[in-house]
Amino acid sequence: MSETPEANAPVSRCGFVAVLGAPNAGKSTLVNRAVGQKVSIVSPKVQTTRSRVLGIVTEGATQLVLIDTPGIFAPRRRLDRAMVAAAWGGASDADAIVLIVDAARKGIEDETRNIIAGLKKQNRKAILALNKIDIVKREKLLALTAELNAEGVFTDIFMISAETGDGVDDLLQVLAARMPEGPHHFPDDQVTDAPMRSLAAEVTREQLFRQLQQELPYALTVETDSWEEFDDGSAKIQQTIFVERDSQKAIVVGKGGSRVKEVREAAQRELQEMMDRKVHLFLFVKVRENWAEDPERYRALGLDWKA
Ligand SMILES: Nc1nc2c(ncn2[C@@H]2O[C@H](COP(=O)(O)OP(=O)(O)OP(=O)(O)O)[C@@H](O)[C@H]2O)c(=O)[nH]1
Ligand SMILES: [Mg+2]
Repeated sequence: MSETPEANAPVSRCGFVAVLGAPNAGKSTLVNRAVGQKVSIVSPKVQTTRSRVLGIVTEGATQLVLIDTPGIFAPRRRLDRAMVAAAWGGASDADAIVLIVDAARKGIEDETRNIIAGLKKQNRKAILALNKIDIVKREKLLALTAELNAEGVFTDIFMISAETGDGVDDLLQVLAARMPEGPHHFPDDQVTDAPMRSLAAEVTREQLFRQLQQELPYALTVETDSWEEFDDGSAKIQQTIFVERDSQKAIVVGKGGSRVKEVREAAQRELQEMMDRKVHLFLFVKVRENWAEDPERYRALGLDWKA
């Protein structure tokens, strides 16, 4: 039997992996960790991710396209419904599903139970990733593993810390081995499909999530209005923060403009680091009472208004 040279070359593989989980489980942290840079924003608040975000990881002949999704929860507002629809949409044609569970939480959350029920209904199997093991006791992990394993929907169980990276490589290796053979969907040096304009708006939204209290982050959205490139390599980026009411605008702007200044400075710093060049960021705050009902804003977010 003669072997052709091709038979020895590594097989090209590429596939989509949906990352599902309850709000705040650590989905975006995992996707960023896998990619090796920030493609999806992260905050200590629930419901940070609003639409599907791709994180592309190419290792040798294998390309993993990770789909970061909004956390799945019981939707009430139109925006919530669109977010949850985007999450399940991400799972429907994926080659593999990873369910992330925050092991640091007390017991198994209702949202996680809902996702498991959804997987059963669709007859799908998933890989379970118990996350945040850096802050959880071993006994608790074993109890959680036993309880979730009994559900019968998990092919594998990994214990990871998306934050420290512990266990993440093992998870990625198993995923890579299960991807279908085929050409890569994206150039090997690409890390996401989101245009820089929307990534830049997300960087500002992350700062607003981090710096504002309570419900306010859910009442706003950020859009990039213009992007100018200069000969010296710098960029001028103008963005609008839409809020629903004057009172919210007052809080976002802050005393004498202090809050928006801090948001601007932090976002600008991060953008400069991400793009490795000088950035001049300009932020405007506008009241648009019904932005969360406006189809135009949903298009900007990559969401389906009618979901
Ligand atoms: N200690 C610890 N914290 C983590 C870990 N992974 C994520 N976190 C934290 O958990 C919080 C939520 O992380 P995200 O990645 O935004 O969670 P998410 O699942 O994407 O949340 P949504 O987009 O809101 O659904 C952030 O404060 C993270 O820093 C981990 O492995 N260990
Ligand atoms: Mg997220």
